[in-house]
Amino acid sequence: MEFIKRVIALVFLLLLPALVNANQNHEKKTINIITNNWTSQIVLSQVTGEIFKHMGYPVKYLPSSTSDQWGALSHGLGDVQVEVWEGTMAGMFNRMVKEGQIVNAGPHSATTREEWWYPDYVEEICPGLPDWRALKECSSQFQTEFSAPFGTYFSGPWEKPDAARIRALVLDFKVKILKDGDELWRVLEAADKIKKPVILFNWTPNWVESVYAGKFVEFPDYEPDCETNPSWGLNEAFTHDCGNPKGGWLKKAASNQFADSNSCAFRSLRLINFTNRQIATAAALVDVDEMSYQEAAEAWIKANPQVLKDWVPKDCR
Ligand code: TMO
Repeated sequence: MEFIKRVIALVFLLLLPALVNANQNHEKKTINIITNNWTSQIVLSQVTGEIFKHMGYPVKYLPSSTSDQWGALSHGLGDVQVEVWEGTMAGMFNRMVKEGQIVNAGPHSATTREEWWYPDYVEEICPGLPDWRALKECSSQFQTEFSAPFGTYFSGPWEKPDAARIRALVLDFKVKILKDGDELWRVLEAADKIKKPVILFNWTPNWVESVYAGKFVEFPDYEPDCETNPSWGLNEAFTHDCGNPKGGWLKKAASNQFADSNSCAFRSLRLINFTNRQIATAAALVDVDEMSYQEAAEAWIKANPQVLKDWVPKDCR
């Protein structure tokens, strides 16, 4: 009897690694990480990819605009988006989570702001800034061929209701939408070189703050009602008579199938948590130090090796 027990125990012990392995291999489907069109998001995506690879997952990157990413996630073409910003994406994100089309994989500890921004020398040309009312007096200073006689506000492809805000606050500006972050920074660099008045979309955390002194415009404080209730705020006839949220959140999104797997990768995604400083540094590796995204991700992990432990669940190491 004792002998048979021992044989059974031995057979079990011999099979155990195979059983565990089978289970893990079964989990390790390719993970599709959505990349957008500004630097920190792409570097953070690659850092996340490196962490998944570290656990043995094949990883692919799926470039997508922020507007197309919701369809990609809800149809399971993309599994993960690591930088969902409150200021530009809260509306869609909250709706999709509520409808059960995507999963909220939790917040980063970073707080964010996305807003009209100018380099400090502009305050001499437009006194009264950062108060938005100053822009009523000096919009013509920001004039370009594109907008004359109005001022130009340079923005990116991230679906901000800027035209609605300009209308509601009665500002003499036209919105020029550029293709990506890089185009915005070219406009900033060219203006800064000759100290020409410029006002553009910017955000924090970002590398820009480590290179250029500047400020966000202070519009009336954001409240959700501002975007839905015309009678809220200064302009009784129109919505959007306010700025974007300050101290906004930054979250991670996952597809339902990725979340349902409850795999090591999904649990790792929930642990992944960047601070403002970590995000700004990640972006600066590319936009200041001129590394490729991949090089930046590798350098970032080298400088922050603890994430390979902290952001990998204990039973997945
Ligand atoms: C989403 N973004 C950081 C570009 O505002």
